[in-house]
Amino acid sequence: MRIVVLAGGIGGARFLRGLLAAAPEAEITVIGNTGDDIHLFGLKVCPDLDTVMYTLGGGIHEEQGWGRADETFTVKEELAAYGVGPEWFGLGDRDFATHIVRTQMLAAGYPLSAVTEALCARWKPGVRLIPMSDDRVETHVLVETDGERKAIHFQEYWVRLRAAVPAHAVVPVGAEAAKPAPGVLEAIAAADVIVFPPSNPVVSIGTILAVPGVREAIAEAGVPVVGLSPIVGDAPVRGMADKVLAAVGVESTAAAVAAHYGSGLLDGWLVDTVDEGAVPQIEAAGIRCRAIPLLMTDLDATTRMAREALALAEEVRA
Ligand code: FO1
Repeated sequence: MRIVVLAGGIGGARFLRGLLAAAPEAEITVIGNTGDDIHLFGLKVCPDLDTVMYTLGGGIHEEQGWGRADETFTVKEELAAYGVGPEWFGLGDRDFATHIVRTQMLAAGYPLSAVTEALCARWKPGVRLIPMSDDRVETHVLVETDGERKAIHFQEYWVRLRAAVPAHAVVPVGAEAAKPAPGVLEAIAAADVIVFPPSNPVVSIGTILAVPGVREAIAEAGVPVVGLSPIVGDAPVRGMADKVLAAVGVESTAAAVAAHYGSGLLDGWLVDTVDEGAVPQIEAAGIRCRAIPLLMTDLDATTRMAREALALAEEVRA
């Protein structure tokens, strides 16, 4: 079975662990969000690609869900000693090596997709990880601070400001001119099932869908598209998805996110048991819906969620 997963950061990566356990024979292609990418200290950092690679490759810092385990921050301290910032983005010494190799390969002319493949040759994530595009796309957020509105990089909004100020707009800069990376459209066309994991529907999955051709390819793939709600009981399980949902005018509910993707794209939607009451309205919108436990507390939980998603896909296919 060929499964395509559109993944962002922590939620997507954790779900993928369960999917690999639930479908060990499957050929899984992950289309990774690159809108979170940031250029720092002359290096290109790809947080969502690295989170998938490290999580499935066994190098992730478990509690954080990002960055490497057993990290040290000597380089960061030395940069700070030179007064070279930003200090608010925690890049560790081991992580720097990934960004140095990536930036070196990009400078040598390799596209991001080839670089990602090379980095994954070390980490062996057990999935094929393809960036959504080889072209530069960076999510910027329109915020209002000290009475003035300005667009800041997503990472500054997310990490430095902790999403503590209202987001008035979220813009994947460059998306309209970006092309799907080699292999993205082919993987979607060859998929037996397409999954939207509990990643951020705006800045992760939304950004991937903003790359021209991707949304259409998924809608026309003619195979079940099944998603899992990142919102449980009107609040995001982790992160601050509700802040960016508000920016695009979407309520923080499991039903609103399903409607946001739309029945033209989504065939099935898993909500948590606390949102059981939303099942009828979601089904009325033409999206098959089931309520199951959606908290990714451990591998057993995520494996069960993945099994349920695949089962819902078969129910939809029938
Ligand atoms: N998130 C934080 O909350 N604080 C950090 O200092 C931080 C550093 C960081 C470094 C590398 C990396 O790949 C991710 C990092 N993240 C950090 C997480 C990052 O903001 C998120 O993973 C995504 O961009 C949102 O999913």
